[in-house]
Amino acid sequence: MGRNGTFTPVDAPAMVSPYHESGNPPWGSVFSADAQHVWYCPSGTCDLYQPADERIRLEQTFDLDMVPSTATLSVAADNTAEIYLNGTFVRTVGYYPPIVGQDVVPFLQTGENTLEIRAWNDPMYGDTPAAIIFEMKAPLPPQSCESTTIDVNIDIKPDSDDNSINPNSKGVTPVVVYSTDDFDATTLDVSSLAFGPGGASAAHGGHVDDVDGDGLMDLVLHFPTQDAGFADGDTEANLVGQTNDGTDVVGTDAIKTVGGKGKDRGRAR
Ligand SMILES: [Ca+2]
Ligand SMILES: [Ca+2]
Ligand SMILES: [Ca+2]
Repeated sequence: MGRNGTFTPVDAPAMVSPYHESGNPPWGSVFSADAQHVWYCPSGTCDLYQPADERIRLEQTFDLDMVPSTATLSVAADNTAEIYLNGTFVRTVGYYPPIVGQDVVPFLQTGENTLEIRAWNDPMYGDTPAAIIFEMKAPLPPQSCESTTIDVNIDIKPDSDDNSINPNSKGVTPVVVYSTDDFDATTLDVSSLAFGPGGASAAHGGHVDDVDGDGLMDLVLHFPTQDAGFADGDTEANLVGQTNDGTDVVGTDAIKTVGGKGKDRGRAR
């Protein structure tokens, strides 16, 4: 068939169903049961048999919020067709064999997309059955019910800028969790909090104070330094845990280890 032939534009092609080519593989095994056969039918009703050498152009638009990670197109044509997506030629298809699961991700775009099929009824045997059947499949976007983790703003040793920590100290390390317009630090479940690679638990239930003076109450915690499990040379520390309603939180601040003893230097981490 000719890409240069004259095609009839069609806004709303009529259905030709039921019609299933029984070749190998049979169309009925390739497409979903509700996929319809279509052809250009200006009268609104279609006979399966169409004029020899008829050329038609079918067009369908659809919107995408995002380009899916996978998208496949299956098409069969009696007798042949050329497939275009957004003006780009994808491939040619005949009724035997159909295109099955053609990857069309590279042809898709965010916003409006246009699928165009230029089909041709082979005149070799006169007026013969003519139909297109096509089906595009893409996964639904991820559901938003997946749990999210809130990044919280923490300050290890609020009185110190370099946050120097002696991993072997028998004391406690203070950590402030700041409240923001979007996050209330006083909603944290203190018992869930774990500080440092050793996952130290808070030494007490924490207390509430507006440490940075922004009018929002912050949470002040103290963690037994040895339990935090720092090694010489560690440069940052995490605080992880949950809010009272079970939302995961994580906060990170820089640290600088000091006063390391020889026996700990260079140990595998
Ligand atoms: Ca035909
Ligand atoms: Ca600090
Ligand atoms: Ca504050």
